[in-house]
Amino acid sequence: MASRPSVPKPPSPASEPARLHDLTLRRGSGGEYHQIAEGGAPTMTTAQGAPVADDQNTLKVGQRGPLLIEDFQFREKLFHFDHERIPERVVHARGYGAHGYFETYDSLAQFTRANIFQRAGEITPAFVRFSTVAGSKGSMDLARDVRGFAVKLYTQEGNWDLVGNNMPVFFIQDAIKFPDVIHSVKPEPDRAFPQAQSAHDTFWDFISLTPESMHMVMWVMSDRAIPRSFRFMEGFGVHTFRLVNAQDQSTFVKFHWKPKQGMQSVLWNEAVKINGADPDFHRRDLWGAIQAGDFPEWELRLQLFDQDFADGLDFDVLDPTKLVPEEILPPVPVGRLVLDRMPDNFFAETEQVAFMTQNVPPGIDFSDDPLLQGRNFSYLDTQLKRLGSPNFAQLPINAPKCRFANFQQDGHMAMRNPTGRAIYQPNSFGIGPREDPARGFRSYPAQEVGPKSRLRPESFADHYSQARMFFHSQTAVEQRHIVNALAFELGRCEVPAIRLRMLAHLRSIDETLAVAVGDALGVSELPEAATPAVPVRDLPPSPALSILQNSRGTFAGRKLGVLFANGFDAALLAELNAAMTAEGAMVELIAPTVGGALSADGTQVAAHYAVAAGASVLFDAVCLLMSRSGAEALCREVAAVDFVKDAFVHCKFIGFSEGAVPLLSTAGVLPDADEGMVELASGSPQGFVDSCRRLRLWSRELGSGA
Ligand code: HDD
Repeated sequence: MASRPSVPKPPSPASEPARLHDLTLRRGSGGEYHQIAEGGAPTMTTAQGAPVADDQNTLKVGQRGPLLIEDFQFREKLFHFDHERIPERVVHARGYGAHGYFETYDSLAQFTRANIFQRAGEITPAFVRFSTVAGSKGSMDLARDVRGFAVKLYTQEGNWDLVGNNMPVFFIQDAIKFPDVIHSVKPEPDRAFPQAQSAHDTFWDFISLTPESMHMVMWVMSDRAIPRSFRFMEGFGVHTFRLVNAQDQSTFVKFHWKPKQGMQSVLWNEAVKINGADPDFHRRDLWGAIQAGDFPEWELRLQLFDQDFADGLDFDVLDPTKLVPEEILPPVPVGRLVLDRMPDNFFAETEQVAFMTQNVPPGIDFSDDPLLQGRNFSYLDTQLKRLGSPNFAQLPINAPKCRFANFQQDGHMAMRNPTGRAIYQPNSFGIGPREDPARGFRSYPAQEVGPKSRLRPESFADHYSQARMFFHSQTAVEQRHIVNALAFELGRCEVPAIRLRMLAHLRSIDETLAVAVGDALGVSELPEAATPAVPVRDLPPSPALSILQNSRGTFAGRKLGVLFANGFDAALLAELNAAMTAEGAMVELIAPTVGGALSADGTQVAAHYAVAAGASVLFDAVCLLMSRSGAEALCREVAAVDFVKDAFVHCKFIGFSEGAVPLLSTAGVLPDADEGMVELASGSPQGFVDSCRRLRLWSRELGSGA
């Protein structure tokens, strides 16, 4: 009898690569096997594993066709391509994520039995996705918008998603209004524009008819809505949540993320230009910082309070349009979040990550905030639509990193089904996981009574006092930015009645604000102030709400742009570079061409950008290093003149060598205009670095009226 041909055995994961014809199987980083051609590169295969000989030409009759339907290789490739897109998120479509970890400072066992907070030094893996709300996936980063700040913590007792924003309050008090506020801000349905903008009639129509949104609108019109970087923004859980300890005692909690790098925003005029110069500005910034090993970090701080404290406040802690001022209840630091790794693949991780407010581990629980309760329905629902299968939790980015077991089975793309005969409980086969009343999630047994009703609580009625408090907590510079933003946005509304309705609300927030916006809109007579449901109170300002009053006085994590041209001082450039590196800042070089320029001592230095691609809006401060003749050549380049003009108008610190004066003059900037203009010579850069720590010279803006 003829012996059966021997079948090559698949290698065990630990074994040496096995020979298979002229291909070799090697184990990939994810445990998968790649066929390795003799040359070393993996052999291309179909999705079924068949090696591909020709990926350049379809299978045809003769040389000129027609194509053959038996070309499974072509059909598989096109089939997969045709189905590459999944629905983008209905909100927060544009986002960018990174991996990292959370480190617990001390045990919080007194307040919560959440496993993540039991031990000092505990490290919990984390994934964070930052986003804008209104724009589509391909929209620009510097839209005026709320930023999402969604954190997934893979704790040892299940995933905890803290799905927050960079603002501590929200537009609406009840989740049933969410589709309305989003429909109003998204492109208008008949004309399909504007993209990623709130500056249009439908948004302001809705807002002006929704007084509860006034506090949030003040935040969105402030510089918080145009952050310089994801790394320089705060994050907030927004709602009041509960911590629950082992004795089932509850403490209310509000979550705050404080950036170690400090807060920073850009000017509106800058944001508009950044969107043109680099629509991926925020993405590139996070990518660049993490790749450079400058890992962004936030401290988690908690505002902890009990029912008595809540009862003593003049607003309801269940109302998501209100915040608890930090001056009344200082947040306590409990840990830090560090982002130190970019995803290997954007789609697999950032796009497929599914955040859900209802993902809470034992020890963390919900309050009755009606917005939070509504969110707890919406997030699960949306994942099914977006990711297409109830098995989305099995995707590696969504799967818990702790042991998990249940009887859920089948469905599209099931990769992890329960094993054994009985997949139900109770069963008498002794198969499968069982409940654990001691360890398992127990809802806090809050007493709930009352008739069913569709009512807004009276305790939610004050819509203006905290909006007023927010405005009064800002510096004069920040207040002017709010006025400018409101004037810009309302100025883009075509329906005058909408502008007037908003001005009526602004009068109820602050009369000087309403007058300033009215003037900027050219409104000769302000409308009657809106009538508040309850009297507006004059609350003490909360300095914690201002970006500028909380500066960390550092240039670390920021970027200096050096525009250099022929005849520059190479020693000075090296000194600047060293001083900035010591500060923890980055330096990027801009020259007439990417080829760079020739220094006075004859060294050719290459640039990162040609001047047309390296606008000064991409940098936090700038330097101009060149000889007079180098400067005179640049005076003929619009981009070089704009570089200087913009840096000046945007209140940036400008260091310059004496030779750059002709370029300054062409840009209309006096070398001794103010203290933000720093003449540099070899041996002096530290003084310039010290100035840059102020980030912007705001007095210049006051002077120019920009
Ligand atoms: Fe939401 C996404 C934050 C109210 C319904 N939301 C989403 C994301 C963030 C927030 C950061 C993006 C998550 C990611 O990166 O994948 N949302 C908030 C905050 C809110 C809020 C801080 C108020 C305090 N959201 C809110 C309400 C509803 C939703 C009231 C519905 C009732 N949100 C959604 C959603 C999204 C979402 C439709 C779209 C994509 C997703 O969930 O995964 O379900």
